[in-house]
Amino acid sequence: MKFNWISLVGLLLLSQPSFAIDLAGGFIRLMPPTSKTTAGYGKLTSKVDTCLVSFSSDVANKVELHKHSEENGMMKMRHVERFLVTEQTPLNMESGGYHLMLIGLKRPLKDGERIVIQAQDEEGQRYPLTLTVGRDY
Ligand SMILES: [Cu+2]
Repeated sequence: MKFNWISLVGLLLLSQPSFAIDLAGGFIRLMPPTSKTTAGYGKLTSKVDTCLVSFSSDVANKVELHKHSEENGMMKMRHVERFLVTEQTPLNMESGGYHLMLIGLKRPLKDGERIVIQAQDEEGQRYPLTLTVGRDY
């Protein structure tokens, strides 16, 4: 079999994600195997202004950016439709604040497993984020 190495390299370069976005400490909370939802955390930074509008993963039916907030003394979660990540405003996802909600898990996640979540900006550019499943944040 003969490969066309030039076009193969070209294809690899084209499919390379932009490295403008970085997720540090990407973590998914390990839940009991019966649980159909869990949450992901980490600090997402970007060197260029990037407006994130959606998230997805092979392991869940839906992934949404949520924010915990206190309303009338009650903790509530709301779906954040878009988040503009800039050099000055990272997306800080931690317990009690922003988080990635994995809804409708297709299978139980394993301790130590690495999960890829695709973030997508408003121009359709996708950024793969790697998060590790674990017990504690
Ligand atoms: Cu949530």
